[in-house]
Amino acid sequence: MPKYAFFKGDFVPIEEAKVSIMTHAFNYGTGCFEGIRAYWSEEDEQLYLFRVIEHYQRFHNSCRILLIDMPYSVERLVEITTELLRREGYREDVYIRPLAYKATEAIGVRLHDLEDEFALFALPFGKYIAVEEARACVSSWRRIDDPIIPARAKVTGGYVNSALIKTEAVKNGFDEAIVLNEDGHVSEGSGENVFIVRDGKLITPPVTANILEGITRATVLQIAEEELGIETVERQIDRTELYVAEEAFFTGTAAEITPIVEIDHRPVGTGHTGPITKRLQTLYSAIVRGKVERYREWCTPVYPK
Ligand code: PY5
Repeated sequence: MPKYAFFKGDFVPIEEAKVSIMTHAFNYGTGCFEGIRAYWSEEDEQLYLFRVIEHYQRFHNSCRILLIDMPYSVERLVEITTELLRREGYREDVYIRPLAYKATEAIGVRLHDLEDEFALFALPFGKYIAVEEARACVSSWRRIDDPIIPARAKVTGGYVNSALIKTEAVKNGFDEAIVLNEDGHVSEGSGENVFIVRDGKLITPPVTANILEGITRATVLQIAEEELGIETVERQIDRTELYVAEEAFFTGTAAEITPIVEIDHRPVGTGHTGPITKRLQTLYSAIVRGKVERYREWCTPVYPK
């Protein structure tokens, strides 16, 4: 359990960071959030926030879409996060959860004329998808569409869609699901973006496919080209391309890079983690712990040196 939270403008004991059952966001899902990781480097005796600027920029975008007035700049949010982690004194991998939400205690579905609040907590965190190699299904649910609940904004209420997708998959014996858009094309996982490899090229759905514009996705697209010299393509993916792909994997802050070795009971490629996936995993885990000089600016140190 964390010891502290940032709540109503201050650092408070976690037990004091409580909301009322009348809170607007609790009733209607009118909030947005982020998921950020910080990685402990034993070698450097340092905790590194990974791409925290990009996470808080996306947080600002989510707030803009939801008409949430965010009083803190990206720089100030990074400071608050760093301060919280220092107070906790974490010397292990952690997961950071900022929330911005409609805090008014009143009845009435809307976004306007409501008070906004910001809250933050962080806790030790290991793997999100418990297995090394995931078995996935294609969900019977469809992905929320931009004019319904924008997936681009990380809206708390939108995660009911993710929860339906994830629970159906797990109850049917899979580790995770890939969800399709209304038009039948691939969107993403319940809490991850999805990639396939075909003819040695890395393919992922475009930002207009009702995906969250993933920071891990952007990272993988960049490092695949720059470090591994692999061609990357953002385009629509058909369901059956999943069945004939050479490799497939999920990306996400929580999921990191998780190989998908089976989709709808069909082995992906050889049925084991593919070579491109493996190389990306190795590179990614070095980058997030500040071990690759070229990408060092993605890693923000928490403790003073
Ligand atoms: N798609 C969805 C629906 C997501 O929720 C996430 C992140 C991603 C893609 C990947 O985005 P990024 O690479 O920027 O993390 N999901 C959160 C996470 O922390 C919450 C998962 C429960 O990974």
